[in-house]
Amino acid sequence: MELAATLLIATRLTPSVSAAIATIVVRGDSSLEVVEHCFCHPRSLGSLQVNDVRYGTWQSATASKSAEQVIVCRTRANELEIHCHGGAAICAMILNDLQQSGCTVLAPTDWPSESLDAIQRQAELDLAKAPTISVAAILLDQWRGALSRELHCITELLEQGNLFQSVERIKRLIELGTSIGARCRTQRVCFAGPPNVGKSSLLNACAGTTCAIVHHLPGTTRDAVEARLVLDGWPVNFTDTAGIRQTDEPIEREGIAIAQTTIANADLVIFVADATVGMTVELAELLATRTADAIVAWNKSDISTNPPPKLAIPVVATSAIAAPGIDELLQQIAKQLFSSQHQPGEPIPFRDSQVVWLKSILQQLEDRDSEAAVAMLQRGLE
Ligand SMILES: Nc1nc2c(ncn2[C@@H]2O[C@H](COP(=O)(O)OP(=O)(O)OP(=O)(O)O)[C@@H](O)[C@H]2O)c(=O)[nH]1
Ligand SMILES: [Mg+2]
Repeated sequence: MELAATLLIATRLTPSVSAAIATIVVRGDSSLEVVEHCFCHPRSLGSLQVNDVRYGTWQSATASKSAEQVIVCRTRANELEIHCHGGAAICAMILNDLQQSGCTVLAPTDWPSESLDAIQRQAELDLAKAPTISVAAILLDQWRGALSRELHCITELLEQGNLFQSVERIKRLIELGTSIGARCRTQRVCFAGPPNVGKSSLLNACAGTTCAIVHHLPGTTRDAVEARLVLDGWPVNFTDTAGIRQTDEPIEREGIAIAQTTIANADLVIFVADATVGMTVELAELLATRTADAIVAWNKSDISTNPPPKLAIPVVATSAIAAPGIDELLQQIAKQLFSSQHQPGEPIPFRDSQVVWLKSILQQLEDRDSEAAVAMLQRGLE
């Protein structure tokens, strides 16, 4: 790439999380001289052959820290890798030393790679933080080029003037990104409803641990309390919210405002009803204003003979105290969030921003501007 040819550049190749080892890469005609500034070894780096490694110490020019043990590997004539301790402070020190010696330190996303395109680089970055195997499997397919190949195919179809097929394939990608790719970011499920119905108790029962305070007095929960779980192999964030009711109490009102924002941002809302009280006007109003997917948990069914109501959305009878219904509730959540299937190796947009980008390409095509759509696709694949 142009940048690589003209500049002296460095970046951290390994993800910026604490690890045993980190790898920093330095590329450019004067990479050896710049590294030599701080790398202490009896022999000059000029004598290091490509693919050979040298064990030495890093004597920082900028930090007062004592010498740090590092391994330097010559990966190309004009490129070195520095393998160092994976802690954030050591990496920051080495990158700072390199910067002081004239190196431009790039964000990993900006590192020019000859073999990976922009989509694959994004997959590589996300892969390092994948919370479950199922998420990693989707990202690995895209890192291997599934989505890039499909986008190249669509570009070719457009260049041949095949608008119909291109539009269909972009629509399919948007659908896959929304139904499957969205699982790569943690799904947000929240418990909502009037006070004292058992929202916090249900969060604790689902998480299998005490995350939220439970009390017989209504108005207990104020903050949004979170528990991170894995459901059917996918990461899910459960949030307990304050009970919604009319109140003049200022702190409770704050809690209710937080609850309303949490509900608005959720992928799935579990509206909790107290089975001993039955359907209330307040709960019916909440259900009527819902925007996301929803389930009703007919809670405290262990002490009620009221049968669950028949509603347009699924209703699950639960007891947070005696446990019946919790497994069924979790299964219903998984069914609603994760019912669509995909094939291994399928192209899947895995970031929300990619879906937004595909929607603007679709818009260009609907406006009959194929040239602009091709240009957008090409830029996105650089
Ligand atoms: N018998 C029975 N009691 C329950 C059940 N779920 C909750 N409770 C009781 O109901 C009371 C309120 O429970 P919470 O979980 O604090 O209710 P909440 O909806 O979070 O209440 P707020 O935070 O005030 O909105 C507590 O005394 C719980 O022990 C249940 O399934 N069965
Ligand atoms: Mg509560």
